[in-house]
Amino acid sequence: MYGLVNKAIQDLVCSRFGKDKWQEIKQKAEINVDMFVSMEGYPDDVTHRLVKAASEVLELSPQAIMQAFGEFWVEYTSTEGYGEMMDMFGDTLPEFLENLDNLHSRVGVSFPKLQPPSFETVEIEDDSLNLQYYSDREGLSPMVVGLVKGLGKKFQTEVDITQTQSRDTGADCDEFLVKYKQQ
Ligand code: 1DX
Repeated sequence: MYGLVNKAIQDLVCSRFGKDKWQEIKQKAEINVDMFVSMEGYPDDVTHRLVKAASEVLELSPQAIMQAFGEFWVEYTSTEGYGEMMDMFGDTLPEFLENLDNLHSRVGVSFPKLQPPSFETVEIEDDSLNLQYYSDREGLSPMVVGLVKGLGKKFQTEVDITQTQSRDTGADCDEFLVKYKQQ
């Protein structure tokens, strides 16, 4: 994944737990680079090692870390140069979710090594939708829960998200029920 992802993990850890914990995590993950370069591609394994090491050092489950990361990613990208772009892809939570594939196409024009996930939304009622998540990567569904919660904050919308289907148990995609209420 692009370095921006690893940098976001670094910023999240440093802001909540301090630089010493980050050094400890990096060491445990056997990562010897001084700094991640946002626009450079890194093997997914680097990200996975960081999550695993963070889980051990911070005594939090990998799922909790991925969810916190997802939530953080929305505000992080908004303040790290992608805020205007994010604003172009929706004024409400459901609109933004519908546009995620378009957003990733846009990012992919500038960054061809992007391996974007794909999201499909199906409206259920005025205040709920079904979100299908397809990714080449495995094990990231807790991150999606965090991402949607982060979008709830961005759009000042109360959200309740539960996973209704999982690739772990043989389904062809991960699926979530998203209930929301605009404030
Ligand atoms: F609900 O499932 C809200 O590297 C959401 O595979 C979900 O393949 C917002 F400059 C610049 C760059 C860089 C901008 F090249 C990424 F570095 C992308 C900014 C998306 C904002 C996907 C990151 C693929 C890297 C899912 C988890 C991974 C999607 C991460 C969240 C808006 C983003 O993001 C998976 C890669 C951006 C950029 C957004 C993602 C890769 C998302 C969301 N994804 C790189």
